[in-house]
Amino acid sequence: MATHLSFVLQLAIITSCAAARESQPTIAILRDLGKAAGLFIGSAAGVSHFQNDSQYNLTLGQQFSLVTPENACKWTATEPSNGKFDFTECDFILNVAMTFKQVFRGHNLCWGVHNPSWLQKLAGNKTALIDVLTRHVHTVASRYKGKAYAWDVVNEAVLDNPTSNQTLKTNIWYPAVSNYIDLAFKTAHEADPQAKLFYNDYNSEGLNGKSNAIYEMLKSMIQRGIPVHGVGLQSHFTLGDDFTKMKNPKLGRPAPSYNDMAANIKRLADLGLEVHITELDVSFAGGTGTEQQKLQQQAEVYGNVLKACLSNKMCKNYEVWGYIDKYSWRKSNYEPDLFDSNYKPKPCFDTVAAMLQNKTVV
Ligand code: 9MR
Repeated sequence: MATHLSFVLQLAIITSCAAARESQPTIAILRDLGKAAGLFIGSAAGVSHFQNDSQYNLTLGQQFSLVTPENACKWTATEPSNGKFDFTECDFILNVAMTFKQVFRGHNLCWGVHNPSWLQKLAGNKTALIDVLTRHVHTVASRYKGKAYAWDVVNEAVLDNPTSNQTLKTNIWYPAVSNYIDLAFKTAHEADPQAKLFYNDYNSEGLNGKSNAIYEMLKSMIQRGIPVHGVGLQSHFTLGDDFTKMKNPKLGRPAPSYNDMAANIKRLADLGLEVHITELDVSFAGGTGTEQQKLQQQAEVYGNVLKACLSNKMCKNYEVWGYIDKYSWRKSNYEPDLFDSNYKPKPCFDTVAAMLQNKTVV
């Protein structure tokens, strides 16, 4: 498997380099514009797309300065059975990043869902859960020591509607291991002291009950000396303002206002935390009007998020969760990404490029 993947990658890169020589880019290069504005421009990347689509590789290398493995470093890929680690796919994305001189952003070390079945079977078994959590975080973070700029250490732990009695989601880790978040961060820091350690979540980009709870949780972690260095604002948005759609994450959530997002970024930055936009996409699901109007509304959301990130120098990464509609985790007919399914840059791409072009470092 490893040999196969490495061969496929080499082949794809050779093809890309040849293609790059033949076709001079006529579009803006976001990674260069981002660099001038003091910002990484990131994208999630999926291993399988490299195998059948050399254009995928070419555009990823050309446009982005940071890469996150969409699924390749999750527990399902790296520890598919108890104690048996497999880094084939995670290494593949690291190699992509190194080849294209991109920053590698690890995702993720601990999540309450989408875990392998052997792990789910340990639910409620406190001693076993502590053992496997510590071993997994230590083993994975150690393997990428010195190579990962950052890790999403804990993903999506906070309730969508936290109450004064309960902030954290009930999942395999909680409440069995009540301090699992602290434990994951401490273990990751011991394994890779240089990596910036992030808490990453959705529906917490603006000001609301969930983002308040996350703010308080991070503040408390910092006060207690837990090594947390950053916060990821996922930013899976949809057009429109129908909050009933919040029930279905595939549809995304309406974006917060620029003011709310900038204010949330500021309060997190004031805690000393680096802020990353980690998983931006803007679905057409809640949109109304013509295709042209939806493309325009979508561009405005992409622009507002970028403007909010540029408003604070602690916001250092503007990252999309996949860059091309046809490979989106959302339905591709929701057209959530920067490029259409034929690799044509969309109005949201042009807005991002233009805004970066007009920006100097904050
Ligand atoms: O895009 C990812 C999809 O391919 C996976 O099936 C899914 C489960 O592992 O995870 C998706 O990525 C999620 C990310 O890891 C965390 N935030 C929400 C993302 C979209 O669901």
